[in-house]
Amino acid sequence: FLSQPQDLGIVAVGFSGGQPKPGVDAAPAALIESGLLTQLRDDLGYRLHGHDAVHSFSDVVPAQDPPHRGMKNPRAVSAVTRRIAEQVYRHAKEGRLVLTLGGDHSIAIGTIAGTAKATRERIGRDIAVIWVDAHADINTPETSGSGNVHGMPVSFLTGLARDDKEEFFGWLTDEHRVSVKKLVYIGLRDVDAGEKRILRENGIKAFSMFDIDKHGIGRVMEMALAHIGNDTPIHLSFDVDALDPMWAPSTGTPVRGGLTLREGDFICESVHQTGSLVAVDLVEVNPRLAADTDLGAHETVRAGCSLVRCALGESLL
Ligand code: B3U
Ligand code: MN
Ligand code: MN
Repeated sequence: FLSQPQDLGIVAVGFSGGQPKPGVDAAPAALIESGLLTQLRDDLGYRLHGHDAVHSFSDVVPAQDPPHRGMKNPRAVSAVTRRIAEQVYRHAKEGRLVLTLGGDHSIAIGTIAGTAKATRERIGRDIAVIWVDAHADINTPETSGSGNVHGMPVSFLTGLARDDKEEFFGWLTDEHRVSVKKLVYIGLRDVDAGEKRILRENGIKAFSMFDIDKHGIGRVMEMALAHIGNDTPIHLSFDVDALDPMWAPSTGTPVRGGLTLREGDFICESVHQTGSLVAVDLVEVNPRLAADTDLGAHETVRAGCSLVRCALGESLL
């Protein structure tokens, strides 16, 4: 689907407003400092675009941002994700593969909106989304117990949550949205009761850790890709907390019983192998957390780099 498969648009976003813990904003710099972009250029042969800046979009973050429908920092998250959508859109419209380094998972409102719109305009196709995460991130403002928008991106992207006002994600239109039928989850193990109901009522395809233990990751990827259908453009949104805390301790909400790094890499390799990948997000790396174990942050950053390289074809022979 890419007109220039060797061209890679980079969107590095140091944004943490979708959740309460500072530090996720430092992830893009940590990933880049550890050599990720150099590896993508020199070892994997990508031509990079937009890699010279880490965006904070602080110019669109308001000083006062009281809750709306229970959402915390709603204006900031809405405005920042809108800017991210524009950037991702511009890369994707050129036919570039787009890599976004977050940031918390609220940024996926922008990345997926941008990919969905550009892919429709460029090749007239709807994208599918593979959401790899311990969490479903499909709360509506009303079902959310925390008010953290990083637990809501999928509900806004599928239209299950909507708001009329532009400053509260009202800028999202049908061209930005994805169908619940084209969404697949992998790695779930911490899903709120309200979210389980949403998944059930909408018939959303989800492979939990139980399914991975039962079938093995190889079979789960076959089933996930079969659900999406051959030859469908894929946006991979990878939350590092899908990995077990053994591999990725430096993240805001670690949950035991997760993927091994090898299983995470395998997911990324399998998606790469389809040849249908149009965008990748890596989110929720927080170098400030578990940093006391000292190996902690380093280990998580390394795991994140490995996932990205696998998604971009490192292990292809
Ligand atoms: N489902 C909970 C917790 C959560 C979601 N995403 C993360 N944590 N990382 C919520 O806040 O919506
Ligand atoms: Mn997430
Ligand atoms: Mn998560």
